[in-house]
Amino acid sequence: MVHFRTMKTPNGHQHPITRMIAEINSIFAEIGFVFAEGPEAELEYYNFDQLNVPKDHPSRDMQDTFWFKNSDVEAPTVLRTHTSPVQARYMENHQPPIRIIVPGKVFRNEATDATHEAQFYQLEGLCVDKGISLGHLKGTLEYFFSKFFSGKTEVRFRPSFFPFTEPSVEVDMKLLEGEGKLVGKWIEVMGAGMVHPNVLKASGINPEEFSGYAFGIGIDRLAVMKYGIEDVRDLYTGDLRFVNQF
Ligand code: 2NL
Repeated sequence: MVHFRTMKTPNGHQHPITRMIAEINSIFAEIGFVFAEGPEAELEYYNFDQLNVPKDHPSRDMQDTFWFKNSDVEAPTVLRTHTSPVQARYMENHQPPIRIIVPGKVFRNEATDATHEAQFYQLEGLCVDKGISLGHLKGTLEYFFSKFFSGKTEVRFRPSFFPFTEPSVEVDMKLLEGEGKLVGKWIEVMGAGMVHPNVLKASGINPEEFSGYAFGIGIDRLAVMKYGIEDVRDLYTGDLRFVNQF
């Protein structure tokens, strides 16, 4: 006879994305960042207007953004396309010094393939204080990548454009030591920049007195880099044969 009460239930474990978010939070916590979160259904105002995204910007199109039916909501509302509205709300409610790390689910109305999902996880960081410069961003990212990939790293910036930052940069990273495919190669990892004065002003922070940097990275992208995952969609199917490898 089988003694059910003595049978062992297999232990569960955290999903790789959940684990990465916890790990990233604790790396940034060591240098004074706090965790923040906010709603996935977000007002157009916080998702776009307060972030200096022009009214006619293509990212506001139906093809790129999931909009709620106007008849169902009190004010124009979207599924957030980035986690930036969390930082926008945070700045409204806190004066500098601000150091926050904001992981969360974001949504894009687009076709899916091996490197794109309509729902994915993003992680943004924001630091606002007196005298903050791109140098602080570079040092912070070098520290973060070195911890996250367990080895010395180098970071370089290339010019880019985002409506919410000026100047804006693409960030490349090079892992200088260790083993694996990442070592010794420049890899494009994220977008970043200095918070646009219009964004500070719209959030109630005086751009004459304070400056800040912000960055945004796809968490799936980090998982692909760290674990060599080939199809990002595997992260979200819930297939235990995949998930149990982590
Ligand atoms: C990317 C680029 C970025 C930000 C996100 C940000 C947020 C506020 C103010 C200014 Cl409240 N900037 N976020 C800035 C630059 C780039 O993300 O490619 N993400 C995947």
